[in-house]
Amino acid sequence: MKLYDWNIAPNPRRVRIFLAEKGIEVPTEEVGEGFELKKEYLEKNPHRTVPLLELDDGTLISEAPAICRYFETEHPEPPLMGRDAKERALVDMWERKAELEGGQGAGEVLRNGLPPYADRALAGYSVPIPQIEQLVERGKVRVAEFYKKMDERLGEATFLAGDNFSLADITALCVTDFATIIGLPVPDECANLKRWHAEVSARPSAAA
Ligand SMILES: N[C@@H](CCC(=O)N[C@@H](CS)C(=O)NCC(=O)O)C(=O)O
Repeated sequence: MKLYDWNIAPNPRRVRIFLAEKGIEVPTEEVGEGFELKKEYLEKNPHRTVPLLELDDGTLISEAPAICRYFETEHPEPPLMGRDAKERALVDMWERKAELEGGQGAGEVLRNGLPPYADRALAGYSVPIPQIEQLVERGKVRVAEFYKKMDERLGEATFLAGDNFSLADITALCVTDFATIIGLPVPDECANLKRWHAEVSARPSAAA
């Protein structure tokens, strides 16, 4: 088994934190080089993104939540993807919102604004994807809206899915830290989000 990783990228970090929370060690290979993935890796992975898990029988599993699902099934303790029907649904809901609203918004800002991403405005394509300048501003709005939504939720619950830390918090942490790095920090008025961010960042797994 091997995990293909890129230590500066937010999506592989979702899996690294998940594994750290579970106490699982998996051999990893770093496949990033500057702003790009290595050519040999792109030839191996038809999905052209990281993270990627390769099982011993050669099966390739792409998409961070799918990789986490594999480990959650193989190593159920501690549960990080919900303990009952309601919690599982809430983990999935908040995890998807974190990636699809916050993460994609931040990605739009980065990938449509920086020269190294010219013709690579979306990850995972083998054909050129040109940048669209207007998506930079739209991405900022999406991140701001996501922060507001998380702040509201974290005013009523300790963690995104309720009482328990979960994959939803992991993805939201990776998104928040990534957005902060690209110049979109959590605004001061989001006090609930700031409280949550300090708590989840203090977990040893956050260093992964
Ligand atoms: N939805 C995917 C997102 C994967 C993704 O976009 N990964 C980025 C790194 S954070 C990537 O592989 N980028 C490749 C590139 O920039 O060419 C997942 O959950 O794994």
